[in-house]
Amino acid sequence: MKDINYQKHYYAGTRDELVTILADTLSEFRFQHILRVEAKALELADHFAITDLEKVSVAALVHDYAKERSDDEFKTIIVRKHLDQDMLNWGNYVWHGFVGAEMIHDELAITDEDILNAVRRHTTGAPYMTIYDKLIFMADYIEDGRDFPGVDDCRATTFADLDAGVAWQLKHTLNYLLTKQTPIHPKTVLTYNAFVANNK
Ligand code: DGI
Ligand code: FE
Ligand code: FE
Repeated sequence: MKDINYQKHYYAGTRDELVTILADTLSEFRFQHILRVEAKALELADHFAITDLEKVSVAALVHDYAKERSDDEFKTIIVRKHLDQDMLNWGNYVWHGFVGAEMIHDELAITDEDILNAVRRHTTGAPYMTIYDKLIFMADYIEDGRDFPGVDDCRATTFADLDAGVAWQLKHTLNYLLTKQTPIHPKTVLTYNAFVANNK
């Protein structure tokens, strides 16, 4: 993949500078994941003729920026910034998107709402998703390092029909969560209803 030459619309530095910050902030494992998510998101953007590749690149690179922060750090921000206090009842998987967007805004000075929303929505999805939300949601799930039963079917489905890919992921994630008897966030259910149960 040819690296995107940032025009600095969304991040004040170059792509290399952003990548360096991420390499220094995240574990090697997660750093490699975000690079693969960026590559897949750009591949999807090209396939679906999305032109703002700089936006796609920044959103993909930062989507898991906050994933390795401590629970206490998330809780402090939820309280201090008066975010939805119900958020305190959930865990890292919800926080690293919804609260992570605040950290990306405050620490990386990224203010574009398309990018911040794509981060907020990348784990649970949302009943209404922009094209950027969908690209990041799917690229995160089908990046080349992912290896779960059916991943190639999901890749093919996604490139054929992006909304069908979103539905595929939701169906499988919800099934998986049910087998684990783990709490399911209402947003995940709302997204499932919108995309799988045709409750739009
Ligand atoms: O951060 P990543 O691991 O790259 O990916 P992600 O942010 O999409 O997180 C995926 C995990 O989050 C996956 O194991 C499914 C889980 N997840 C999604 N919605 C819910 C959820 N887990 C619980 N407990 N409840 C949910 O509603
Ligand atoms: Fe994530
Ligand atoms: Fe991810």
